[in-house]
Amino acid sequence: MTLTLFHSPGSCSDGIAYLLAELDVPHHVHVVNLPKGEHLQDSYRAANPKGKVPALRRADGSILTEFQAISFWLGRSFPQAGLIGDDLEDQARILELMDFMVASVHMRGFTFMKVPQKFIPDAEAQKALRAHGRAEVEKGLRHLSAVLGDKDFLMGRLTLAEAPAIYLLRWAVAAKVDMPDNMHALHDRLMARPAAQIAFPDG
Ligand SMILES: N[C@@H](CCC(=O)N[C@@H](CS)C(=O)NCC(=O)O)C(=O)O
Repeated sequence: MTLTLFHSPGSCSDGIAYLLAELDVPHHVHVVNLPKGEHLQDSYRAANPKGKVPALRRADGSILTEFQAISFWLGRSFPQAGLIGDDLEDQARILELMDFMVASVHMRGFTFMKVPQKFIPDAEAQKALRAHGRAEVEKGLRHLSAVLGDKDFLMGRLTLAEAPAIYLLRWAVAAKVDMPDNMHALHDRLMARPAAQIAFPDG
């Protein structure tokens, strides 16, 4: 059995779709239509009771969830691409960056910006939550900008850290989030990679 990515294009599973392309790993894609609520249906929850994407079905049929865990497993399973490496300090720094991007910039920033109605029914409160989310995203991107500096990639070389970076930067550009020039440059550098063209054929 080959790998299957449970994926909703435009969501954070874009980062895993990009990573699989970067690693050049043969896999199937099972599209889960989030706007239509397919992630909440029994057929999907039988595979992933969390009802979220991304999820990865491995060769033994088991399902792995959570962005960082999937990325780590892929990076270690396909080491020839050198996206995680063997050095403990390096691995810890890569995980540190990934956790910041997923747990803080995505979950505490973009989530409030994109779906404030999930948290609060009042329209004025939603507006305030959306603004709070945008400010958190901008703060997070300023931190990542300082980490990036004048390097080409967050760790100096391409690593797993670019997997969450690419989906966050695509969201940031689409939402016209204010971000430093080096983050725009990272977005453009990643989007120019052949793997991005495979993962995002529509741009
Ligand atoms: N902690 C999870 C979060 C995944 C997540 O929130 N995915 C979103 C798409 S970007 C989702 O499936 N949302 C559907 C929902 O929450 O109902 C991870 O790191 O993979």
